[in-house]
Amino acid sequence: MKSRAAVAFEPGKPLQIVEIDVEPPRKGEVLVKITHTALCHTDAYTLSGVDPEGVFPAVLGHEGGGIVVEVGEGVTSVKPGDHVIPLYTAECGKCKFCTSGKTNLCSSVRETQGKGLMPDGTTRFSYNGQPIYHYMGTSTFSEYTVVAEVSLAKVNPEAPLEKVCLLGCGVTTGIGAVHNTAKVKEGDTIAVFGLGAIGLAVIQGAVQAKAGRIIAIDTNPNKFILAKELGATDCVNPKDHDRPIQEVIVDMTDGGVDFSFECIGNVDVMRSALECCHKGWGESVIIGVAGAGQEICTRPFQLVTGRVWRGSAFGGVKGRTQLPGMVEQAMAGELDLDPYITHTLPLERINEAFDLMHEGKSIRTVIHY
Ligand code: NAD
Ligand code: AHE
Ligand code: ZN
Repeated sequence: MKSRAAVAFEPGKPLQIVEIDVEPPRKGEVLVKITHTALCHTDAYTLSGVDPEGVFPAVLGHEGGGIVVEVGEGVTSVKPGDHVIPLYTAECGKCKFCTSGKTNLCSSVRETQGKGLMPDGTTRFSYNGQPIYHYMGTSTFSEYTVVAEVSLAKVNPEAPLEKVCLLGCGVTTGIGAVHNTAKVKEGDTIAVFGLGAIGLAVIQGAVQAKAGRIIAIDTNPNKFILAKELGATDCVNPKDHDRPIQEVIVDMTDGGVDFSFECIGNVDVMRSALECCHKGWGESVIIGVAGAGQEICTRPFQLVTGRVWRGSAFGGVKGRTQLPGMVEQAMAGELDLDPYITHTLPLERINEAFDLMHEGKSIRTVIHY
């Protein structure tokens, strides 16, 4: 079938809106009509060319929502008409990771997913007879996409897909990192570096956890307005200080924070985030994604003296098990998605959405088809 799609033909170049060919779903696969997708900074990261798994040409996009059109052989958990959120972190329920009870990092389709391919090692997308690669197992920048059954969370059909698509990545990641990775408790002091959707969702999660002080850090002061509305107690701009930001935060907090979250993808800030943690127990969670060749460093003494460095993917959330419940929370008004949606645009204007992100003007732009 034909599908309108925004294709990344080359790294560093704008996406091109073209009509691609989409093959029917094969065994264990599902054809989904994407109704809405947002952009996440990770899409921009891969488009920039620094993602070691970035393959081109590809259909990017991983924060979407849609409706099942057709299922392949053997698919039992969804049927045409079901409303779904594609998952870049699959959940097969059977692999070593899924059964460990220790992680959400399912291995069932991860290897082929990282090569831009479906689990059988082929692609369902083409343009003028040339293959187009998939992305993160989701490729939500195409009106019709094919994903593995294990990469779909079936959600309440009453849920507004133009909003709950945000649960496909950003909001779930930030909130999940607070509850599942850090396990923030009442009264804890936290620092959040980077106030995009991920950092703001960390603030929302910290409020849910009844954190005490929530220190929000960004070099763009325009981000402080929403951060405060969502519950930040202090806002700090590193540019207002002539000494390392970790020193500023340690002084503000009588020795450091209980938890910090890096939501930027900057390895220097990752160091600051670790070093602003309290001696003896402070934990820093890396959420931001840094490009090929980038490495983190600190003095080992920082760890010897009790600080902990950990990371979080999709907020530690098991998508098929837990995402439907988060959608219900959003529908019940317990999880407010509205503040994140600063812009909406049609697919044809998706490159403007990337510009808004790079200019620091948007939190999330929702694209409609
Ligand atoms: P975003 O671009 O919307 O937000 C980043 C924020 O960081 C901006 O407000 C920007 O002003 C701020 N910033 C930039 N440099 C800074 C600095 N030196 N000091 C302080 N603030 C600075 O991005 P986003 O969509 O919120 O994503 C944030 C990061 O999280 C990205 O690296 C993205 O790839 C990553 N991410 C990871 C996961 C995961 O599962 N681990 C999921 C989603 C996104
Ligand atoms: N291909 C990238 C992977 C970057 C990365 O860490 N991705 C996050 C999700 S970002 C969503 O916006 C993730 O889930 N990681 C775990 C995984 O299995 O990919 C690179 O840098 O290599
Ligand atoms: Zn994302």
